[in-house]
Amino acid sequence: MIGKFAVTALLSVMSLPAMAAQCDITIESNDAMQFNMKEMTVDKTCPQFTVNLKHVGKLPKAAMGHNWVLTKESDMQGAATDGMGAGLPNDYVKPDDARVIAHTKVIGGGESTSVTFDVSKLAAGENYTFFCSFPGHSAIMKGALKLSS
Ligand SMILES: [Cu+2]
Repeated sequence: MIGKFAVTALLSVMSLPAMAAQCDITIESNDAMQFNMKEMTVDKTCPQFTVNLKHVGKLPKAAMGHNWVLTKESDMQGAATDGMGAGLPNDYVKPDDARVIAHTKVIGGGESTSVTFDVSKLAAGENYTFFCSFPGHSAIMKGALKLSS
């Protein structure tokens, strides 16, 4: 974990153009209603970006389910509210919600899932928010996502 972080930090400092960009990230969620990171950066040279979501807890998804939803920061509240109404069968995301750029399904303890989206959907300078849309979770389970400049 520390080793991987150190290498990532080193690479971003060195900014070697010949190095392939990291086009995926793994984020963990737990039974304490937390993600293990508050921000992530998507490398603009990636054609696509994959988010791997792990639930390292033990609780079932009906009680402590988590997903990973990406919207513009300004769209987050509306998408979260509508997602709540959509319910678990819809993974707490309103079907065809145009504000939702990408989202995973809801998973429970011990499960993992992933979502891949086109980086062309992100604009430089825009503020994006990733969050869990399980009812009541987005107040704590959220973070900032940016496109690298
Ligand atoms: Cu959650």
